Amino acid sequence: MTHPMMESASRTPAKTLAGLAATALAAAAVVAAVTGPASAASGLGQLAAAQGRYFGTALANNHLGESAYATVADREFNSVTPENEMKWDATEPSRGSFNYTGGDAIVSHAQGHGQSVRGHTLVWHSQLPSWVSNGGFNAATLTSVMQNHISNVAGHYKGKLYAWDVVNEAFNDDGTRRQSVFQTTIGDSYIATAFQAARAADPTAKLYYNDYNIEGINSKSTAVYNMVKAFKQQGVPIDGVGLQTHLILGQVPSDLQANLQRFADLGVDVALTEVDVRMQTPADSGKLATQSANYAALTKACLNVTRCVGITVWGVTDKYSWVPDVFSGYGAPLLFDDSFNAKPAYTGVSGALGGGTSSPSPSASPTSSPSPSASPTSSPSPSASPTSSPSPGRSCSATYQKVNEWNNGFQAEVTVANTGSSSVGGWTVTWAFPNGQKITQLWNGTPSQSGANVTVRNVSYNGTVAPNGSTTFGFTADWSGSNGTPSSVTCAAS
Ligand code: 9MR
Repeated sequence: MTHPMMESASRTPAKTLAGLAATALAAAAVVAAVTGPASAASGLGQLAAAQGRYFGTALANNHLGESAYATVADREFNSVTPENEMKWDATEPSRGSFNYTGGDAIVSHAQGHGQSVRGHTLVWHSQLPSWVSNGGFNAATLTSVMQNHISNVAGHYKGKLYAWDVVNEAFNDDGTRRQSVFQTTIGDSYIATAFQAARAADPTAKLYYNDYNIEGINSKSTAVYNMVKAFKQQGVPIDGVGLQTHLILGQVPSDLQANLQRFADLGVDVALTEVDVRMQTPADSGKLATQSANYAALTKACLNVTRCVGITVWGVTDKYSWVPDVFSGYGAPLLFDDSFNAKPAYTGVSGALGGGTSSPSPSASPTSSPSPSASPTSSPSPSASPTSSPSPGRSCSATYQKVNEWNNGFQAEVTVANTGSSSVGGWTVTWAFPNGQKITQLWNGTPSQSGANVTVRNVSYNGTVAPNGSTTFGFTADWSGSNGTPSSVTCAAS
């Protein structure tokens, strides 16, 4: 079987790191950690949390029993993506027969180690059982097969995942649609249908379109951009775009940051979802230094874009990377070598995240504490307390909803709605926590907290809210004892 990544003949040509630096915009990290770094993971996850982001890894259930693998995974990362366990061939190997064993093990491991989970992936042409790809279904039946798959799988994990890669790799490099069974049977509309089904099945997971070779500005990324733009105009529920970022040594696109920003400007989050930087093996010190610089550059590109919410590397260790199996003569693409030692690329990432440039000791033990948006143990609990601001002409309401809760942490979302007839140019939401809760991270807003009192102002891109329109911000917070909902959440419009 041809591997999807093998089908990519053209790649963005090598660009210099100087070029990347020259196009870099000033850092604008308005996603702030209010009380300092989240009390989360150690290592890269903790450094990322201090920047209001996550740093994750693909996790493979079959390696979790290897203690060095689990130690590094749990010490370094505060987000995980199941490498294969939630794909269609694993979750619905025959029609209507669902298996969540591998996916559940990953979620349970993540919950136990304060890691949030990106679900991957609901609709993809690969790792698709032949009963779907060769089923001979007509458009109506295949649509219902797809909706049923999404409804069951996303429904099973409802409230437990930070995000879902709803549709994966639906475009060719020239920007045309890949001729998957979904495309040839249902047509262009299958992607929007999949997103609608995912939203219905799990209203709190962020819904992503995910693809490779869309890191730079090119025909493929522009086709995805145009689709996302149309979805936003049509009200199709999309929250993010995942750029897989399977790169070749020395080929970080110089316009990565600009590309991330143009997607973000459409009103979606962006994330680097499957990062690796492969080189011809054997590795040597020169290649490892270039790889370190490449990792630092892509990390900085993400940090420089406010809506770039996090980075996931596609594996814990070079030892188990998919790369050598698919690209003959290539390998060593990750942050840890075959013996689980941190490579120069690790210090590249850690330095870019604002940490030191020292490597972790191989024997350092993992920590386990809640991380942002991770490990929910209860289902979403709506607890709205809308109120209106009396500002003349312009008014807004704020609705507070707890969406996840775990050990001593929780995640909430606040919807700010324009309740007036004029456009709102900015908003300020305030409340008092009843039980000493403390915000650890907040996104899509600028927070401050003094004792119980919280004030959140809009950020540059979401201050304007049209009449009847709304926007949301989210946060994670610590709690202990009890976790009551604020009795009053007020919104002032300007
Ligand atoms: O890393 C995954 C590998 O173990 C599987 O054999 C392979 C099957 O296609 O999928 C790999 O992960 C892919 C991911 O799901 C989607 N983007 C490309 C990744 C690398 O092939």
